[in-house]
Amino acid sequence: MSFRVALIAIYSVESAGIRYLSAALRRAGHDTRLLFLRDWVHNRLQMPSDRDVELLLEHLAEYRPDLVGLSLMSSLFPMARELTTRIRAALPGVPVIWGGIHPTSAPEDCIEHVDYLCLGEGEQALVDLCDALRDGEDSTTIASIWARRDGVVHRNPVRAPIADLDSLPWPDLDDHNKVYIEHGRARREEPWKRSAEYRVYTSRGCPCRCAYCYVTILRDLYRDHPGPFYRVRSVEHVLGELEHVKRHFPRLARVKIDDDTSFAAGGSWVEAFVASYPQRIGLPFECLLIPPMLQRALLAALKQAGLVRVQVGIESGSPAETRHLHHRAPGNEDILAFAELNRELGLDVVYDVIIDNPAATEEMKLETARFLVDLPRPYSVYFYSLNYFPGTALTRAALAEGTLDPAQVEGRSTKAWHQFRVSMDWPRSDEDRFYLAIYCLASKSFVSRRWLHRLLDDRELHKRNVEPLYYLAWGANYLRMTAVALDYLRRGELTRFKVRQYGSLLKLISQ
Ligand code: B12
Ligand code: SF4
Repeated sequence: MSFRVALIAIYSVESAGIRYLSAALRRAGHDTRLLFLRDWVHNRLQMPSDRDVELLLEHLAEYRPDLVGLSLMSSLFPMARELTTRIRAALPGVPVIWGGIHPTSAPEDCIEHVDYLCLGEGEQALVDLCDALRDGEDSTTIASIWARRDGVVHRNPVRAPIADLDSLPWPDLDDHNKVYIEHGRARREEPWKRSAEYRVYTSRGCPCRCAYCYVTILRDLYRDHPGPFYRVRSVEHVLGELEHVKRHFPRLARVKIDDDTSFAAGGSWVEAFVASYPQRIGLPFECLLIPPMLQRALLAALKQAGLVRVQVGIESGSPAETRHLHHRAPGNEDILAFAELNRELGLDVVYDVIIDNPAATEEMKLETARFLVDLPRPYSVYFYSLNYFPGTALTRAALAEGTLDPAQVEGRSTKAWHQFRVSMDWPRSDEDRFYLAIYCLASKSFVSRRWLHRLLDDRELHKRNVEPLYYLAWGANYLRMTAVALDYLRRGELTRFKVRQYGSLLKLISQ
């Protein structure tokens, strides 16, 4: 009989991580069951209901796994601990492994709760662990796996990142081995296939080194391995996956290339992609780009192939803050040049901006405000709240300087549960609410720029009585969100998930 592995994702039906793992395990002859405990809708995460957890345990008991794996980000650490306690009680003797970005970033905090941890990419490591457990061999010496046995922790070195990404099977999207649990119901089906959008990853790693980002942790993790950190799949491998997805997702209308930095392979990769994508896939797609990549030839070719929307990381309009957060040169000039180019190309553009940086001075906030007010419209903004994730260069530096309390590091703190994408009801100082209001209004075409500059000139006055302006900005967000929802409806992409995401006005995410 084959070795049975249950893989659990909390608050995400996408979870490419466990889908890649499942595909690798199945190819190696193991059996998998993927359990999705609720979906991510918005910033208000809370422990799933007792009924949902009971359903998870019932399905686990019915499957009788030989190993249970859980994938987690830092914010889910408290939830993962509680679930693991309940899984252990329900399935005595069944080993539990955690993997994902939190165990990779804070392994010492995690290992006491589990039998095994996986650091970094998990495909081959998990296959090796399952082979060893199935064959009764030593499971404490596997590269990338930490093992806790009889009170001793075996901290094995990490293996090299996977050099040939084409060697990996596509993520597992089959129906027969999935369970989706939500609101007291468990469905035996692939939950993701009801989506109108599919996220695909054409690469792993990122060429940049932004200080606040998890990429700094992975670079550190793999520093002893000489191979490249940034790796790309072949165009053929990517398009093959998308053709497979098109066959399985009846409502598929859009592709999101969700690489940290899409198309960083440049040149011949992009040429091969744009030559085949329209015929073989032919769906509108979007991607994430960083300022140095906003070049005319690249964007024009991608637009020709179906690119409709780009998400661009500005993070801050202040060169000094950009250097602090990113450890890279500010990209304001590239952004402005891109905005001009975009007048011609007509792509939808959404800029990412990070707020709530405790090290930001008022001058930095003012620079960001003026930059956003002057940016050519139309554009949208996603606001993110700065969170200190464990192990990033920014977190390590702030801890070393003594400007950050260890209790504020995510995992111990759960701020990112509530405030990753920014919501307007999060408590902020009058000064921060004033600038957030200006940032929100800056992108709204019906708001006069001259008036916004005047508000900035008279900022001392408006900061003292910020409520009217703040509620105006909040109201403007409702209008924008309504327009976004109508747009989804018009394009036939307003799925049940999107309705829940946009329908919950109180949990509104500002744009
Ligand atoms: C897509 C995505 C989402 C999606 C899907 C989430 C998911 N579970 O996959 C959605 C929109 C739901 C989402 C939500 C959130 N996200 Co998000 N997300 C991403 C993103 C862009 C890609 C994730 C991905 O699929 N990568 C590709 C796969 C192949 O890699 P992987 O997941 O790391 O998996 C590999 C290994 O980690 C390992 N592994 C993973 N799980 C397991 C389990 C076991 C048992 C084993 C052995 C190995 C293993 O093996 C896998 C294959 O090699 C990442 C950034 C990134 N590029 O990773 C951010 C990222 C993971 N998200 C982040 C955050 C903060 C969030 C939110 C908290 C934000 C919020 N408040 O709304 C929520 C949390 C929701 C949740 N479920 O935890 C942060 C996490 C930082 C941290 N230290 O925790 C990241 C790193 C973004 C960033 N730059 O900071 N996210
Ligand atoms: S470009 Fe994005 S993914 Fe890459 S290091 Fe910077 S924040 Fe992280």
